[in-house]
Amino acid sequence: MNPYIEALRPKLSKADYDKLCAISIPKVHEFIAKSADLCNAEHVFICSDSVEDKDYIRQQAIATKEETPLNISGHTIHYDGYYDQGRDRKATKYLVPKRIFLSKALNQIDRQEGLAEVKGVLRDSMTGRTMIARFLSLGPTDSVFTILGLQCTDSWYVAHSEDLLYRSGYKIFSKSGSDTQFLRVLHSAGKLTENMVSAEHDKKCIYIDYMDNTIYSVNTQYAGNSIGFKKLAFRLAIRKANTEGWLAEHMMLMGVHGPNGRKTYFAGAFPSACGKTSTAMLPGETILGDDIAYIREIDSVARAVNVEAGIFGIIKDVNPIDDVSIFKVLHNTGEIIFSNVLVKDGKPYWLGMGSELPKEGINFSGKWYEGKKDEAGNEISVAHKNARYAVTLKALENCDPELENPIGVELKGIMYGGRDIKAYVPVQQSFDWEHGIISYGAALETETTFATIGKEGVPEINMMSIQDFISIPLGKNVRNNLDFGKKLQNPPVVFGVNYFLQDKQGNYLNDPKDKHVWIKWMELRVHGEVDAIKTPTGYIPKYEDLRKLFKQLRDKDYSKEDYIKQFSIRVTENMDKIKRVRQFYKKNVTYTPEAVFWELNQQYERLLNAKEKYGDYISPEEFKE
Ligand code: SPV
Ligand code: MN
Repeated sequence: MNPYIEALRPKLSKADYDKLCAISIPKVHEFIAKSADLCNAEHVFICSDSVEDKDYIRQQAIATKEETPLNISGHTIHYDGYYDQGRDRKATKYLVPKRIFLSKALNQIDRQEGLAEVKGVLRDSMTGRTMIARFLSLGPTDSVFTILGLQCTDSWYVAHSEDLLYRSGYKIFSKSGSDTQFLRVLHSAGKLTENMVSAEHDKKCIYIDYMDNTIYSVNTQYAGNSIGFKKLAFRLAIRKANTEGWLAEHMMLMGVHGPNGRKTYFAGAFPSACGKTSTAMLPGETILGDDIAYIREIDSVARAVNVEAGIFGIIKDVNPIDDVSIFKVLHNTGEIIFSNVLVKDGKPYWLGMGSELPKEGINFSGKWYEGKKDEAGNEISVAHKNARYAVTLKALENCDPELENPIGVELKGIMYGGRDIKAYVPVQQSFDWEHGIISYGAALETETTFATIGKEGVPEINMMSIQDFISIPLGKNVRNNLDFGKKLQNPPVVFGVNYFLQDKQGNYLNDPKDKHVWIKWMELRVHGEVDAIKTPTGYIPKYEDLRKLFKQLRDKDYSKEDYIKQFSIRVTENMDKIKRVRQFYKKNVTYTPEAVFWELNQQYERLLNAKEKYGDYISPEEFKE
């Protein structure tokens, strides 16, 4: 007799009991039983991924009012609490054993103290509620990339979202051996208000116990904090990848379509709300993923998969002109969960949707009317900037056909981009893997955005756009990236992109749509079909090539003047950037590979030499020889 299943028995229906017994991994039984006991769940629902079980989850999300149906069939709206509108850095902490120190850049708490605290908050949090157990597969199923996950949650919205965003895993769990490894997440929305949002945001805890591959999340509903397989299990995966010598990255994946039907796969790392999803969705290209990728060396080639199977995308400035394909999806019938937009008469409204917005309705603050203020006297916007939609990737007509390929796709290019208003040119190619990983990846600078709770526009270094998610000394993560390239016969070409460069007056120098030109240029560079100009920070495009691409793609006459403004090397800004990055690594990072300082110093020297020769603001023409 299995004591954990027996302990659970009073909380299980006969069908759920049978579903649980079909899994022969004792750690699964133990985790579910201990979670149900700690949280005092009244019932436990085991989701077997059958059509009936998935329907039941959908229905319950509506019956409990965590979601409300909208006019279009399959569409629902979910709200998160007013103070729960993004990933919460302050409340997210690594549980670290005594005498271990991760990094000054990371939030950590003593493991024993943290466990006691979070378990205290979780105790009895599901009284009178059902706990749902969901089994998922991160990455395609039955593949070398697959990582299994189990989430227990009392939120039907969370369980429903997981259906749209991840691959089902019950079948794999039920045929796996007793010692199968998997990641665990325990989430409770905690006390709910009458609007069905977490009430006690001041008692929010999101704790990562990497010693036990377990995440605890409580008093939050925002998907980035509650859906364990978004950024929470990602943290555990990064740790695993670092131990095993592969890469878990905050990267989109896309197929870029070149001349003569050629398709070339690129990955792109961008911090949240810096253009990652919109790049992956460019019209005419195919989207394989928009948020998290695993990359492995297979036969000396870098191959990548999308960890997820859906999109949890920002719904701001999504309009029928710039975002044709997703705008269409958002208006078609089919399953979509909108969150934190305004709803009026069953129709969702968001910021920048290209039409007039109502003056009243229901939004993330409850009943809303124009001019409504919050407790602090701040005016509440009609929809939240970080409002989102969740949809399966397969709903997009340009979903890449390789999504389920168990060995992934061959990566030919990797790009790193942040919100850098001052220094980096819009696109450049690194001299080699090491230069790219360090100068564009490890040195990635950006500004905070609305995707995390807190002040926007604060400049920071966000290593490879995964700094928040690393639970090992940061220097070791750079080392793992550098070593990964050495295993590859032809490492992917590394590019740096910057969609946010501004002139001195604070005007953006590019239209958001220009990114398509940069992408096509990178594709041509990967195949050696266009030349480039060597500058101190990397290879940049030649004017003639961009002019052609602007004409072809955007029917735009790209002027030399614009080119010079965008691609001039700003020496002082670049040198200042290097100083900040060096300082950051010296102050906050341990185990930094020597190569980091070497590459940064080399770049500094190149800039200094160029400054002596050409001055502070160097037109690309000067480097053209
Ligand atoms: C991001 O903020 O990077 C996201 C959304 O992809 S989430 O991590 O789920 O908050
Ligand atoms: Mn993300």
